[in-house]
Amino acid sequence: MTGERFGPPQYVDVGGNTVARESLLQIGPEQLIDIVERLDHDGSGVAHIPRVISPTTLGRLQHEANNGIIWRKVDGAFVNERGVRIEQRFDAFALKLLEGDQRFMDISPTTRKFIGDIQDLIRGLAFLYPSLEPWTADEIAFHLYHSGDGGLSMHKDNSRHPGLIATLSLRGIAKFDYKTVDGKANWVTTAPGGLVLMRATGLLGNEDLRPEHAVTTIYTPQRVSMTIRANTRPDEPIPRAEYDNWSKS
Ligand SMILES: O=C(O)CCC(=O)C(=O)O
Repeated sequence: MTGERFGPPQYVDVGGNTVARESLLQIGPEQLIDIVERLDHDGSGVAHIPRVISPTTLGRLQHEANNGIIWRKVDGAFVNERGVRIEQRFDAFALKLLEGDQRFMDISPTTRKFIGDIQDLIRGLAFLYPSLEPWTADEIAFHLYHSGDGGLSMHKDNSRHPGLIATLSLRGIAKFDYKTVDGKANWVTTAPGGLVLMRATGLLGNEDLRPEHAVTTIYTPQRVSMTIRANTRPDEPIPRAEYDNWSKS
């Protein structure tokens, strides 16, 4: 690519829509094809796009995370509704975006813009996946993993998070393990500025094709990720999920 910026303006040409504003996301046509192939029925359900933002944007997001996050320990194990034992050991900071105290967002303009651009990207995919048309970012969750701590074991995300789940790596390098729907193990190596888009509930109709995934191998002393999700029942607390700005959780 010739220094040209790619993002929703180029991207929506594919669907014939017009998106007026500049995006922080740099996604070229080849990457877009790769995303679509991975998310479709025959695909793994996990699309990894390295270097999706510029080093400047990454630096700003890192700075805002460093400045505004107050980490909370998540440490324990439980058996979920599907009878799967989940083990988790990391630090977290999670916010509802449409309710609760928005002080972090008020002092984090680049994070706010990035969330809007992710929402545009996902809604823009509605010409292929109509269920994404109303996709609205409802929460942001930061995770800080420490090497050797165990991280987050194999799980599916909650079924009330629809469409797609987006995770940006902010700091450190880790292995993102996942299983395809037919049970095959696979992985991608995530590094700062890389985005994982993961199939979530209802993307391809009503089928449950959510990939199981885990973050247990951290190659650097620490790794920080930022995950953005929509929610089909935004007013109800999610069992065992905590938000740091919402008293209902
Ligand atoms: O930190 C990540 O890369 C993914 C986090 C994750 O799997 C989750 O929150 O369910």
